[in-house]
Amino acid sequence: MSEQAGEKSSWTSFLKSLAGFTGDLSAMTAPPFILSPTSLTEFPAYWCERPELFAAIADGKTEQARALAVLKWFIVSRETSLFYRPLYLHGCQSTLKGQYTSRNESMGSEKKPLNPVLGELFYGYWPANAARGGKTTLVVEQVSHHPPITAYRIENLEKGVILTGHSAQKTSFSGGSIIVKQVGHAVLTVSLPSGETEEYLITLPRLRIDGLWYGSPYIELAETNYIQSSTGWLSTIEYKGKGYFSGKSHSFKATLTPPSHIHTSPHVIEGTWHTTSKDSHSSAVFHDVTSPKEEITVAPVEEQGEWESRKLWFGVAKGIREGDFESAATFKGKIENEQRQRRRDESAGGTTWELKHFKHVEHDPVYERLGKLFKANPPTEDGYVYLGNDDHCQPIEHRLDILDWMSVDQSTFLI
Ligand code: CLR
Repeated sequence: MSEQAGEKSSWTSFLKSLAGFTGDLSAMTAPPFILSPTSLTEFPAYWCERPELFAAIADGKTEQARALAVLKWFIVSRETSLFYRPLYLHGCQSTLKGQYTSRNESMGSEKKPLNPVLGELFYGYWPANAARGGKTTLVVEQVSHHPPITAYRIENLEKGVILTGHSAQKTSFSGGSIIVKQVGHAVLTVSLPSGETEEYLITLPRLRIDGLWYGSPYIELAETNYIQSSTGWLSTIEYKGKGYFSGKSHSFKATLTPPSHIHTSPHVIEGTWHTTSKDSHSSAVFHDVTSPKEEITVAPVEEQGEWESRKLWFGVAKGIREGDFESAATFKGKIENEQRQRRRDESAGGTTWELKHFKHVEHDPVYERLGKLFKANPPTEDGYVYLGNDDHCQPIEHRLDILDWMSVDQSTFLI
């Protein structure tokens, strides 16, 4: 059988297996050519590949201006996260680019990321410069394996802009598409010159993976998500794919409504999230993603610790990149066995895995407080509080204020 015919038949059996699949897509065995060498712990970096927009939130002079700046940054980060491209090729692998792009062309651009192990870490930063102020740092930890949950923290401390969130996915198969319900939320905080802190609760949209029958899976966003500010401003973002709204793929309509005591008409922003959009107030361009993005800077693999994503998956990723799937499978098997052994040892010893940078809380107070304002469903969600114990960031004494607004007992973190 030729390579292409082989791919075609394994794709067909993959699709057949999807049709009867329930549960967690991370557990599903996909054909090798659809595997990405990048772990899901790297994905939170997409929130910030235009660090200027993240920093610019702090520069908004009014509550309205800041709410618009948050919306703009959010829309742009959709584009980055959903059109993920050369992340598979990070760094020095550019000689292999041909191999990947040719596969991408025949099989479509969407790939199945590596399913992180419990305790996996990913660190990186975007360096400081005049346009974006301070260094922007990222800390990611895989905080659960069954189900997979990833917690993350992005900070530009000089600007006082911080994002904390966690992300999980529930997947199902319906009408020929994979439906991905995102579970989790993010909280963005901005420290104002007045000393006050403004908060934004960000819920996440649904995703659909279309194009499966054609062998070229791609992502479409669906339904609605919200960004609720503690100042009362609320963004409602609706997504439509091909054949609805404007007939274009990747369309969205965002409505920014003022709090009840302010009487101005809402901003309506319409466009496609992978290109540009316009604001009804000014009919000026609202967002534009044609400017270059900046990939996160990550320490070279040789300098990384055992739990850091690119070090941990190095053998598997190399196998996938080079098309040596047997060696990828061997390395993957090793990692999985080691994980199973760890879990067995823990249950035998009556211990549990301890998280490194986050603490799980059953109820996120910010979600509950701000979620009420737009009747969030569900009314409460759990959360992960950042412990502030990473070298890339500030020592813990500087961070008690942050723990304070999360209204979490600080003594928990001072052991
Ligand atoms: C993870 C959280 C990010 C946004 C994001 C983008 C792409 C999503 C990913 C999330 C979760 C995993 C995902 C991926 C696209 C494809 C992949 C849904 C939500 C699935 C598991 C792979 C399916 C395999 C097909 C390509 C056949 O902020």
